[in-house]
Amino acid sequence: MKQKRLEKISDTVSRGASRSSALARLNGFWEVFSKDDNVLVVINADPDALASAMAVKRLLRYRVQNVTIGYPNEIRRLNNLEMVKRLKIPIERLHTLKISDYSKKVLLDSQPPHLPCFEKVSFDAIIDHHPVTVQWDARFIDIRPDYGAVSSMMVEYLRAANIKPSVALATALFYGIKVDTQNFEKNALPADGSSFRYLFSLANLNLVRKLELTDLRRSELKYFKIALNELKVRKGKAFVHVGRVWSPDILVILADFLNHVDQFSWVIVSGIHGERLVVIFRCDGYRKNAGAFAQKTFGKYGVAGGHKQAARAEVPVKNLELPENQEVTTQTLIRLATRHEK
Ligand SMILES: [Mn+2]
Repeated sequence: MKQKRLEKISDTVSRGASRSSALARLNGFWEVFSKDDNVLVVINADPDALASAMAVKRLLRYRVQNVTIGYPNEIRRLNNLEMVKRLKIPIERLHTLKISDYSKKVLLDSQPPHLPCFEKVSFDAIIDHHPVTVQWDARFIDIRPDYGAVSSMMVEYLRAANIKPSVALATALFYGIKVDTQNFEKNALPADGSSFRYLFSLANLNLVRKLELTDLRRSELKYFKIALNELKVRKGKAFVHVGRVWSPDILVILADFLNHVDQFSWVIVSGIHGERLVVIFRCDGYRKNAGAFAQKTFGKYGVAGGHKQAARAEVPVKNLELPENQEVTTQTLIRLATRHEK
């Protein structure tokens, strides 16, 4: 089973990105479905997956009874919530749907072993760009691990089908490619670039900008006040502990904000999320290494690591061995992060 699937995959990979192979893939995909199908598209709802689900819904519009998009994860990222809201993407939580109501199931931007709830479903078609996993099969498989985004692949399907995407669909796909390739700063192919360029004149760039900007809840503005009050600087390192947070994302926003300041060569921001202390590190990543620093300072308490210019640590508060009833403060953060200097 595995061998057959790998052959299918290498077949799709080796066929390259020419128009004829895009058409062959499109027809292969379309062949899975018939007029009376009720289709369930399953995604882990991030921008690339959401955009791809919209594209599949469009590809199947006149070919099946209906297409429902289901997702298991609670969407917490505001950019993603904003995308769903502003582009009016019709999605439903997977646990509220009865899988047996659907005659065909499609998995996008993911593979069954990625989540236990995906593993339980037997999929008819799987389209993804993550590294190939084993122990599953589907009638139609298109996995291209070298692609930066499934959205780029979906553009090829749409173009092969001669479907010009609506502004909403083009905007979603454009944003999906931008997010997954981190604005082409990482793993992308010329094929991603060509899909991106195709979408450029069809997408609404103002809306893309708004989706990118929206990462703050109004209720989280208070953390800026706390951060500015708490800010302590030691030898060019800026330290802030903001206390309990509803989502660690605000810590990333605060760290990135403080990283704008000229005199700080390091920014270290922490907060408590659940039972964990989450620490976000930023530096210039030139002669410094945030990942190594995070590992050195917090590695022994929990998970810590990252890249040269950005890193993160998540450690159970109980592992910090604080004196009884002592809360984590900015002082605690400074002590933990400079302990090795002594
Ligand atoms: Mn993706």
